[in-house]
This record gives sequence, structure tokens and C-alpha cells, in this order.
Amino acid sequence: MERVIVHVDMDYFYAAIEEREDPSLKGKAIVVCMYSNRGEEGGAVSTCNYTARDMGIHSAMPCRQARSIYPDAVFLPVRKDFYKEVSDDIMKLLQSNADTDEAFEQISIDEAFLEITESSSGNFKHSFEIANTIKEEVKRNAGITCSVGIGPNKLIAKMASSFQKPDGITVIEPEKVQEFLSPMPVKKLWGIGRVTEEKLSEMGIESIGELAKLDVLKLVEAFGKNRGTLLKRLASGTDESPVKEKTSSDQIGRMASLKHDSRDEKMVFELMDELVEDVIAKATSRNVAFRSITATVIYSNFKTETKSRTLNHAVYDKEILRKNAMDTMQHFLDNSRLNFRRIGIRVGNLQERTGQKSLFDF
Ligand code: TTP
Ligand code: CA
Repeated sequence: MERVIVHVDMDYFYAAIEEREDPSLKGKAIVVCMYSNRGEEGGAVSTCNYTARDMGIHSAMPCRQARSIYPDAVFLPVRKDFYKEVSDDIMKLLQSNADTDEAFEQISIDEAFLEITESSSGNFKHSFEIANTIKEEVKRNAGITCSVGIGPNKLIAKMASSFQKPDGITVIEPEKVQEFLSPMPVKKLWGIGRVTEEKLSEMGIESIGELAKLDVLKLVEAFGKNRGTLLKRLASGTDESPVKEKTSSDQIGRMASLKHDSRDEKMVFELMDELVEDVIAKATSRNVAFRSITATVIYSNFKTETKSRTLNHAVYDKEILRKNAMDTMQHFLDNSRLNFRRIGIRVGNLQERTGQKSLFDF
């Protein structure tokens, strides 16, 4: 099955959070500044919203210059720790939409890859619906917008997410990859910096399509073997690298699809039983106890619902997990008429198992 890879990138991230925090800023140009130790006179623009961008302000511009372009903009100092908290919540939410917790890779404070090959059944049409759901969840939970790119690999997904910004969804099906890349200038290719761009320009190469057609030997001659062959691969839209979790995560979760969309209790409970076993096995191998439990259902129309519970103490107990999971599934069954497509269970607030006991130990 062809892989289906999603890249999510928050729109004007720091400024979007400030806008959310203070609704009176809505509609105004907002510039978030990283002031240097020379106070408000020094420092550079961290980011700004699209209203400010329309005026010509952009990241890395001296704040003083931004002020002279548009003195009426709202200038705010960065609050990095706060943005990091918002980011952590968003990343958890994104991770819960990946096929497995491991099929998730955060690459910056506001960007991540997730693989949805299984949940979309390898179908790029379904993937659009999933992207929509992800955007709605981010909007509902974090109050900001994001742009989503979907493609057969990380390279294409990453480039697709910046194709329609802000608030866009771009799906590039495998057979559309060449058409998508060819007309773009080489500097848009992920991983190409200014030096490479200039060198290629001297060789008469301006578009990605031209680069893809160039004899690889010419590239090897100009850039060396590794870089030369890499450029050729990138330009042809090839990227085999897996989506994989970089740091050990603060949660363990499993999701799976029912054999077919259904609201048959037996089918739902049996599958949930397997997921609970898997999660407990993983918690055992990592020697952790958990304090929160979250169950998820994705209905046949791709709408997602989750329900979380935080326990008073960290526990390591299969029966507690199973009971919570089953109760929540029952709750979902009782409160909707839709068929279930996928279900999931995760545990979080992990702690190393030192003294925690399972209920059986008492
Ligand atoms: P980006 O994703 O590059 O930018 P953005 O989210 O502000 O805007 P876009 O809609 O184009 O995605 O960076 C994410 C955050 O990183 C950004 O909100 C602020 C911070 N940042 C800096 O502090 N300095 C910089 O030069 C850049 C580029 C980003
Ligand atoms: Ca961003």
C-alpha cells in the first residue's frame, strides 16, 4: 500500500496564540518581537500575523524596521514558555491522529508529521477528510488555524502544507507529484538553501522540473556524490525516510480500525480488549505507570470524539484501564447513532514504576 503522510504546520504560530489570548487584537496587525538586551530598540521580529505580512513585515526583520513600516501594528514581546505549553497540547492531539504513537514526528515547535496510511486505508480521498478533522480539532482545542499537506512521503507532505497557507489543505496524490513539483523554483525544494540555489542558477537550473531532468553525473560533479544524488532524488519527489518519533513520548496509545464500520458491541469490545493488552504490554516494557486514560472513537463520517479521565494516583493496572476503556466505548455507543470506524485507547502522565502497585497487590 502507498504510504499516506501528513504534515501539519500552525499558521503564524506565536502571533496566532497572542490573537487568541486577546480577542480585541482580531483584525489588527500583530508583530511578536524577540527583544535583545538593548531593549525595545534592538531585537528581531519572531513572527507576525498575515495582516502585518501584507504590509511587508516578516520574521527576522529588525523590530525597528517593522515599526517604521507600520507604527500602528501591535508589538508584543515573545512568551516562549507559554507557546511551548500550547505546542505540547497540540502535538498530543496530532499524535492521537497518527496510525500509532510511533508514527508521529514533531520537527519544530509548530510542525509535525504523522502517518495515516492505515486510518485512511491508503486512500487519498479519505485523507482529505482526516485532514479536515485534524484542523477542526486544532481549532476547537487550541483556538488557532493550521495548514495541512498530504502526500506519499514526508518531502511532498511538507511542501504541500506550505502550498495553501494559511488555513489550507493540499493533497498531492502519488501520480500528481511531478506535476506539483516541476514548475516550482528550486528554492522551494525542502532542504535547498541559498548557496545551493545560487550554484544551480549558475548551472542554468531554475525550476525543480529542470533539476529532476538534469543528468545525475552533472550534479555529482558539482555537489559531490552524496549531495548530488540527494538533490536528484528530492527533485524527483522521492523520499523513503520513515515518520518516527524522536523523543520518548509521555503517552502510550493504540488505535485500530474495525473490520468494517459497525456499532456492534461485541466487535467494538473485542477490538478494545486487544488494544488494552497492547498498551499494557508497552507500559510494562517501559516500566511505567499512568495517571490519565483517554479513549477515542472515529465515526464512519471521520468525526472524532475523545474522553479523558485523570486518576488520583498513577496506577499500573490492566483492569482499571480495561474498565475505563469499555465504559467509554459504551458511552460513545449510547450517545451516537453513527457506525464506528476506528477506536483507540491511550494512557498518559506516565511515571516510572517504582512504588506504584497494581490493585492486585493490595
Ligand atoms: P514558522 O512556522 O516558520 O512561521 P509561523 O508559524 O509564524 O508562520 P507560517 O504561517 O508561515 O507558518 O515558525 C514557527 C514559529 O517559530 C513562529 O511563530 C515564531 C518562531 N520563529 C522565530 O522565532 N523566528 C523566526 O525567524 C521564524 C521563521 C520563526
Ligand atoms: Ca508555522
